[in-house]
Amino acid sequence: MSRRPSRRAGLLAAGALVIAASGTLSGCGSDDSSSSSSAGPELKVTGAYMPAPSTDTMAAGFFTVTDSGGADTLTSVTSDLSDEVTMHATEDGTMREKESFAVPAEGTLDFASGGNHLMFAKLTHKPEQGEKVSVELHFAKSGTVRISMPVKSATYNPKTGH
Ligand SMILES: [Cu+2]
Repeated sequence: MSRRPSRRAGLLAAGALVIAASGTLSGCGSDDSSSSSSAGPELKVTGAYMPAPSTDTMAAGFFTVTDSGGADTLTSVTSDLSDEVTMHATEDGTMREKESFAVPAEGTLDFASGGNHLMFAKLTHKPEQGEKVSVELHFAKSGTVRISMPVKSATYNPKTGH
């Protein structure tokens, strides 16, 4: 497996800022560590958080999927907090709902403020800072990855950690 120092350094930097909520999932056949294109995905979800919403109408969610194996696809997201969780991309300042997001082989899929984001509509309750929201990410190959998404302040910035 080739090493890419710059990406690795970036991940380490990002990892240092992750406060909580990491989910790990190995694809089937995880004993096979070959990195050929036929290898299954090996996903890790880090940096998940939800900025505390001001009402119970709508909330956003962010996280990073790191894949150290073959490609996968994020096909849907579910949560106890809402029956209507949708995935959005922001392109040229306009947000657009998307049916799925590609997880590149040995790459990352980022949901970050100002970019891709989850939207939770018609919340069962208004999540308060400090609470953790259970969220299930559904992948085409890896199946379901359940994460615990901490509710941060409304203005939380993962780069500064507060
Ligand atoms: Cu949106």
